[in-house]
Parts: sequence; structure tokens; C-alpha cells
Amino acid sequence: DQNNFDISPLTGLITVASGLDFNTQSFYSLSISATDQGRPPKSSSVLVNISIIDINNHNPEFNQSLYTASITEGLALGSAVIQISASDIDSAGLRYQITVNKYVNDTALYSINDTTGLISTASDIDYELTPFTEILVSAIDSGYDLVRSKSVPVQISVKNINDEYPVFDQSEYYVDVIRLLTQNQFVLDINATDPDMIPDSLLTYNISYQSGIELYSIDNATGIVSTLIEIPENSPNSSYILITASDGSLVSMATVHISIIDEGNY
Ligand SMILES: [Ca+2]
Ligand SMILES: [Ca+2]
Ligand SMILES: [Ca+2]
Ligand SMILES: [Ca+2]
Repeated sequence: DQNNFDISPLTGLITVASGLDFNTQSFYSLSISATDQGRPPKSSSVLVNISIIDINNHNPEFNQSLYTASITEGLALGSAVIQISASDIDSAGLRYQITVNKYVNDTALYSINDTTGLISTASDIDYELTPFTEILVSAIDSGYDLVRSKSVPVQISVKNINDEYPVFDQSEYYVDVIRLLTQNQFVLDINATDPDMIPDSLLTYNISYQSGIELYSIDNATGIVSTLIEIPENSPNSSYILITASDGSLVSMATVHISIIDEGNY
């Protein structure tokens, strides 16, 4: 290629005239001629072959400047999240690596296959704990003298599902009730919470079982337990009821132990 090289007409020194790139053209064959100043001039020519030596002069490039993915919480460990891909004009093979990751209890949330660039879950992904995370992925070439790398942000958002059970503020409740309490009297206030977002955390309370006859009722919304009827004189000293809290699909249960005490002993 004439334009890539110059030759000094006097000294014969061949110099580079423009940028050379192994990846564009790796071999040149120049025909050089020398001419004397006789009359008539005589000349002769020679072929000069020039091989370009490859160096690592290109950075790896990702096919996107930002990757975004959306996954559902509760996926099995090792589930695919997103495929990352980079290329490098140099022939060297690339490997991938996560350089910045979010940790939960010292465990990385995501991992990457260093040859394929596939990102997978490396831990339990919990919306209530980490609804969104940004990791940094690097593509690193295998340059011989010089290693080049490039990194790209990967944003992963987690979709919520109703996976959290209602949690009572106590698993067992103990309450004393005065015998001869009339109906609609306050007995105790039960509370449960649910880590999910509304509406998956809106709870309904119910009494699922009462030992003995039906003496108590619960307000479905507030969890306040009251007497349904006047406590009969002959009711046993101790009884229990089972309370459920439901978010619409997930149900938890707690036990309320009730001691009925005589008014004089209270
Ligand atoms: Ca390179
Ligand atoms: Ca969860
Ligand atoms: Ca959830
Ligand atoms: Ca829930």
C-alpha cells in the first residue's frame, strides 16, 4: 500500500506514513525501485515484505452501555438473570468478572460465567431485602504484554411476590379474664405484621378454634378479641383459642391461653 509507507529518495529509508493496525492489514509487500542518473537512466527494483506484529491496542467493548434486567424474587439459586456480551478487535479471548457486587450476609447476590458472560443468581433474591441492585461487570482481554479491560453497569430490579407470612407479635398469648364478664367486653388486642407490600400485607384476623363453647369473637381488621356472650358461671378455669392472620393467601396462627379467674381473686 503506497500510502502507508514513505521512502527517502536519497537514503532509501522506509518510514511509516500512517497508522498501522494488525487487525486491518497484517502484511504489506512494497516494490522499491532505484534509478541512477545516467543517460538513459537505468533502474532496478526489489520487493520489500513488511509484517505487522500484533499488539493489544484495542479495549474490549460491550454491545450496550448499560444492561437492565428484571427478575422475580424467590428464584432458585443459579437462575439466569441476563446475558452480557463484549467483543475485542484484537484476537485475544475475553473473560468476564463482576467487580462490584451487593452482598447479603457476606454472600454475593449474583455471579457471572467468566467465559459466556451469563449472569445468574448466587444467593436467595429477596425483594423485601434488596429490591434493586447495580453491579459492575468487567470484560478483560488476554493481552500478552498489556491487559485491557472495560466495565459496564448492570441494573437488576426484583419484582415483588406475596412470599412473606404474617408474623404475630407473640406466638403465644396469655390473658386473664374475669368470670361473669358480660358480652362485648375487651379481652386482648392481637397484632400481626406482614413484610410484603400492600395489598399482600393487609391482614384479616379470625378465630379458627375455641376449646369449649364459643365465648369469644375477634374484630377481623383490628385483631381485638372480645367476649361474644357473658362468660357462664360454670365455664372451666382455663381454655384456649386459635387465632389466624391471613394476607389473602398466606396464613399464620397463634394460640391465646385464657385463664378465667373469679372476681374476688382478681
Ligand atoms: Ca484488546
Ligand atoms: Ca421475600
Ligand atoms: Ca414479597
Ligand atoms: Ca404476605
